[in-house]
Amino acid sequence: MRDAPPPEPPSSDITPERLYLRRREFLQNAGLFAATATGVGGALYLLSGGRRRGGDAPVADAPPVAGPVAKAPGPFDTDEPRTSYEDVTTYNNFYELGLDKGDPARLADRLVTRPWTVTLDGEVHKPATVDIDQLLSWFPPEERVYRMRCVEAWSMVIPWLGFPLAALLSRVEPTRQARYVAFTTLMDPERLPGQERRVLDWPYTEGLRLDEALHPLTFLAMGLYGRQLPAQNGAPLRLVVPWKYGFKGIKSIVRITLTREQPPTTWNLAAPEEYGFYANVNPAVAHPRWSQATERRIGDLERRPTLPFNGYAEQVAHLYAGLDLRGNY
Ligand SMILES: Nc1nc2c(c(=O)[nH]1)N[C@H]1C(S)=C(S)[C@@H](COP(=O)(O)O)O[C@H]1N2
Ligand SMILES: [Mo]
Repeated sequence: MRDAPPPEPPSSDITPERLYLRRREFLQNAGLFAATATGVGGALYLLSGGRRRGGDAPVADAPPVAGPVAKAPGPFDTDEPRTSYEDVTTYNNFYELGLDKGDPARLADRLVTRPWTVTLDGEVHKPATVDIDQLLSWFPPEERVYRMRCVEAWSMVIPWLGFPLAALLSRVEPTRQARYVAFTTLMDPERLPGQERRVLDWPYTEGLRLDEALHPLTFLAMGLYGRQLPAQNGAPLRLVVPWKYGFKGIKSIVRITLTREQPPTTWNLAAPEEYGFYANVNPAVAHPRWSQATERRIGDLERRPTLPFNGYAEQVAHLYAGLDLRGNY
C-alpha cells in the first residue's frame, strides 16, 4: 500500500495555539476579550482545516557546520526514525515569523542573525554580553537526536547540534541566590515582522528552574542535521528541553538571565490555565481543549501514545519528586 495517498490529517492536526491567538486578537480588537475569552474557542477551532506541511516552495539546505561533531552518549539519543529535513525546516511554530506552519520558512530571510550578541546576566558572578560566534567557539558541537512533542499533539525526531546549557551557565558562575533561568528572544519587528501584530506579548520569554536548566539533557542548539540552524528553527541559538512541550524551546535567544524568582513566561501569561510554567509532557493531563494522551509523529499515518516526560522519565522524573504534576502542569 505504499502508493496509497496519505489520509486527511486528523482533526487534532489543527493548530490550536494559532487559533487561540486569532480568537484572542479578534476579541481584543473588538474589546471583548475579558468577557468571552473561553466561550468561542471550540467553534473556531473546528472551523479550521489542518495542513500537513506548511511549505509550498522547496527550502535550500543550510550550510554545513565546520569542524568535528561529537556523538552524544546513549541515553541522550533516540534511534527512532528521524523526521525529514524538509519537514523539520518547513513545518514550524515561530509566531514572530507568522502564524501558519509554513510562514517561518517563507519569511526566514528576514531574520538576519549576524551580528548577534547574547547577554548573560542576573544572579551570576561573571555577567557578559558575548558575540554569538565567540560564544559558539567555546563549545564544540555535539549531536543529540531528541524527540520533540508540541503541545498541539504532533511530534518530530530531530538531530540537533549544540551543547548542554549547563556548560554555558557554568562559565558565568551562577550565585547561590540563583534559582531560575529566564530566556528572551530577539525583539526587532524589522527582522521578526510577526512582532508587528500583538498576538503575544513580545519579546517571547521562557524559563526553567535552575536544576532543570542544569540537567544534562537540556540543550542549546546551533544546528540540525549537521547544518547550521535555519532561521525558522530559531537561529542562531535556541533552547531544547526534550521532556517538555515544544513551546519551552525558545528560539533566537538574545538574553539569558539567572533569577531568584520564577520568571514570567509568554504562553503562561497568555493563557495560564492552558500553558503552565513546567509544561512537562504528560499524557495524563489533558489540555483544556484537547487530549494529550496521543500524538501524531510528522510523517506517520497512525497516532501513537504520548509518553510521560516524552519518554525521558528515567532521566528526569526525579527532578519532580514530591511535586503534584497535575497542579504544576
Ligand atoms: N521565540 C519563539 N520561540 C518558539 C516559538 C515561537 O513562536 N517563538 N514556538 C515554540 C513552539 S510552540 C514550538 S512547538 C517550537 C517549534 O520548534 P521548531 O519549529 O524548530 O520545530 O518552538 C518554540 N519556540
Ligand atoms: Mo508547540
